[in-house]
This record gives sequence, C-alpha cells and structure tokens, in this order.
Amino acid sequence: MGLLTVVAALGVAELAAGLLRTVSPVFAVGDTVVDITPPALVEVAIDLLGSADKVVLVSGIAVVLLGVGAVLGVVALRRPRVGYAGLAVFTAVGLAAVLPHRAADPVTPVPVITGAVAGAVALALLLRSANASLLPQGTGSSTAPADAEEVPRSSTTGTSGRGPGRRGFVLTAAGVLAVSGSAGVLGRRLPALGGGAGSRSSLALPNAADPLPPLPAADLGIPGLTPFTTSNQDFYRIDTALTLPRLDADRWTLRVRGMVDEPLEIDMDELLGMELVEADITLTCVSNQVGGDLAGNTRWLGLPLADPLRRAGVRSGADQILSTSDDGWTCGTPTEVVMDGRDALLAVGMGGEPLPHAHGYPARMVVPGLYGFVSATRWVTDIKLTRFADEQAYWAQRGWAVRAPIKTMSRVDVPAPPSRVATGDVVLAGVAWAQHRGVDAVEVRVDDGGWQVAELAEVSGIDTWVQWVAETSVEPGQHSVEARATDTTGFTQPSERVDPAPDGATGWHRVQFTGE
Ligand SMILES: Nc1nc2c(c(=O)[nH]1)N[C@H]1C(S)=C(S)[C@@H](COP(=O)(O)O)O[C@H]1N2
Ligand SMILES: [Mo]
Repeated sequence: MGLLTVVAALGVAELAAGLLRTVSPVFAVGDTVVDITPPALVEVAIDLLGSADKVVLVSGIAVVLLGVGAVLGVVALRRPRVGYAGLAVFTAVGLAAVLPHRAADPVTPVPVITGAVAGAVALALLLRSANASLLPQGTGSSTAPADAEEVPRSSTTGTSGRGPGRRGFVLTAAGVLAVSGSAGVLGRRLPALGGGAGSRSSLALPNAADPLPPLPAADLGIPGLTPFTTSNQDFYRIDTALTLPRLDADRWTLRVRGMVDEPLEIDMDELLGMELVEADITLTCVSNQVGGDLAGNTRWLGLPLADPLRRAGVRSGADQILSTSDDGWTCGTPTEVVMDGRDALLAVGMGGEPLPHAHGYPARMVVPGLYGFVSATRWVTDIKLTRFADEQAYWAQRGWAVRAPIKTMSRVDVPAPPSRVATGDVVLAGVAWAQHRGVDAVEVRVDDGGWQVAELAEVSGIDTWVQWVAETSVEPGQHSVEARATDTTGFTQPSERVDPAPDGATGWHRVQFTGE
C-alpha cells in the first residue's frame, strides 16, 4: 500500500511535469542532492560510477522513497493519519526541491501538488480495500453473500487471506499501479514526442557561407586508434543535467545583455539566415584524466559568436561572457578569447546534422582552446557581458578554475591495455591535442628508453587533435609505452601527475603491454 501510494504520487507528478514541460520533482530532488553534497564527495561518486552516476542517483532516490513509503504504509494500516502525514512530508520535500530549482518556472509546483493529491487518493482507495480484506469474514464485507462459496475455505485456513476483500485489494492495487505507472512512463516520454516545426527532425540547416574542404589525410585508419572524427553517437557527454533538456527551435531565443550598448535577442530563423561558418574543433573536458576519453572531435556549423557580441557592442571592462543554458547551468568565458578571431561559435550543427538534443539542440557554444566547462554551454539561451570580479559561473562557484585553457596532452590508444602483441615490429599509435596552439611533435618511448619522434597525420588547423603513429620492436615479456606532446609554442607536456581539479590533469600517459 505504501509502495503504491509513492508510485501513484510520482507517476502522476511525472505526467504533470511532462504535460507542463516543467521540472520533474524526482529529478529536482536529485539536483538538490547533488547541490548540497560536498563537491569532493560528488567527485568521488563521479570517479567511482562514471556516467552511471545519474542512474545510480535517481534509482537511489526512488529506492529511498519507496522504502520510506513501504514503512509508512504498514503503519498507516492501523493509523491512517500517519500515511497522510508522510505524504505531506514528501510533498514538502518535493516543493523544497523544485521551488529554488535553477530551471523553475511559475508552473513548477503544480506537478508536486498534483502528485500529492494522486497519492492521497490512492492511499484512501487502498486503505479502504485493505481494511475490507483484514476484517473477519462476513462482518464487514458487504459483498460476502455473493462470494459465499469461498467462506468455508477461508474459515478452514483460519485466516481471512482469501476473502473477498483481498481480491478487492488486489484489484485496487493493480488499478493504481497500472494508472500511475502509465502516467509516469507517458510523462517521461512526452517531451520526446513533440514533432512540430521547431523539432530537431524538421530543422533544415543552411550550408556554410564558405564550406570547408573535405578532411585531408587526417585519419591514419589504424585499427584501435581513435578516429579523427568522432560520430555524434560516440561523442562524450558531461553535464549537470539529470534530465536532458529538449528544446524547440521555434521557441528558442538568445539574449545578449549586460555590459553592452544595445541588448539584443535573436531567434532561430534569424540565426539560420546569417553567414554561418564551419570549423573542425576538438572538445575536451577538464575532468579528463591522463589517458581518459572525455574528448571528441567533429565539424561544427555555427555563427561566429563575436558577431552578435559586436552588434550588441561590448563595453570596456566586460571581461567575462557569462552564458546560461535553458536548464540554468552557467559558464564564464573570457571575452578576449571569444573576440580574438578564433572560431568561437554559436553552433547549430554538429557532424553534418542539427545538434543532437544531448549536445545542446538547438544551439550551443564551442570555443576552441578552452575546456568545456568554461566555454561550451549547451542549450544556451542567455549571454550576459559582465566582469569575472562580479559574477561566478557554476563550476567556478565550486572551486574550479575561472580561466581554463586546454592543456597540451597525448594519449596512447594502440596497443590498448591489457594487450598482447606479437614480438618484432609493434605499432604504437594515439592522439594528441593542444587546441588553438597546435601540436608540433609527439614523442614515444618504450620501457623508459630513449624518446622517439612519432609521425603525425595531416590536420587542417590548430584546433583539433592529431593522430600519431610510431613503430618499434620488442622482445617477449612485459613492456610499457609512454607518449608526450610538444605544442607549437615549444611547450612539452610535463611528466608531473596533476589531478583534473581545478584546471586540468597533467602527466604522461603510460600503457602496459605484453610481447609474445
Ligand atoms: N548546459 C550545460 N552545458 C554544458 C555543461 C553542462 O553541464 N550543462 N557541461 C559542460 C562541460 S563540463 C563540457 S566538457 C561540455 C561537454 O560537451 P558535450 O557533452 O557536448 O561533449 O559541455 C559543457 N556544456
Ligand atoms: Mo567538462
């Protein structure tokens, strides 16, 4: 009974949230848990669980809610008021989570209240039929005569477990489960169903004013080596969003405001009508460990971000571009980086398609050379020119760096551990990046021996990673390979191991393999 009350409340709340396109109470509680958990603990969780962190968090919340619900249900059988009081406490927790939520809007409390009412109705129905089933046969059940043939059986067992009330309870329970379960599933699906004019499938991207030539020999095609171009499907994803924002391009606008001469707002029609450019840019997450895979490269299509900023007229002193996504995440980017002529984009296309929802549909920022957390706002809807001294973005508030250029890095992909390779000639290969400086050289060494210069694939610019390859020969037994990159400023990545926080990991990636 307690479980079903919780299911009813949550299911109906999800349906209401889906219909109203507002914050889901369960996910809002999840966000609150993340927000009030000490950042160090959140990092431990992310380290341990990787991208399963969100599933674990949301399932954990569901398990706690169902557990508490089950206990309250047992108590409520004798003392119904406890059940309703528990529901009231759940409601208060839900409201406390959704009201201050960063993506809250005026209708945000409605799903919580609707869920609470549904829970109360379910509890009332269940209590009524549960009480009927617990009553001794024939005393409380008005349906007893119709089921008279069952009475002798239950009286021989000495319990009322098979009485008519029990069947009633099971039917009521099944009804509650079916209705609230489908409400919940439908609620979670609703945002994906909208297929209107602004939907991703009907958005037609224009061509770039000056399309890039096809890629040169950027891909060496070595088995096991990370492809030069990452498919949208395989592109890594890092975000604070427990639920994927699903925006409609028709309703999307971007405001540019703050320390500007003339605030402005552009919509998608205007944006797609402007001169768009293409650029190959490798995105990297600051949380990437040495050898990690939180990096991806693709061809982006978008408006140079400097255009609308110039049109609005950036006032002097506005050293920070504070961008906000539809889900309330904020990001602080140095104004001078965006205005210095590099391909800083308000991107609408990724890998020849509109941005996938997961990667910011309908528009996001991409700034070559800066880690994603200070540059790559997805679902961006607001840009405010301000000062670093006046306002701090989401991760800066949590102790991460304010300015975070991507560090020069190389990774060994081949051989992949735990790899057994034939002795004799062995191929070593990987990728290296130093966005917006460009990789000048990659060196590898086996078993702490001498450094050997690797061969680099051809890339068209300084904003992408580059594949590297080298050959060596090894004897049978255990070996290790290490790589280090030097960028075009002459800087060689240091061997010193530094953790990702606060501004990116350093160290040489080392991979073990066995020759046999
Ligand atoms: N709205 C929003 N945008 C965001 C983030 C986020 O949590 N929310 N994470 C940022 C971080 S930390 C990174 S590394 C990049 C990753 O972009 P991707 O998921 O498209 O690869 O998005 C950035 N943009
Ligand atoms: Mo990131």
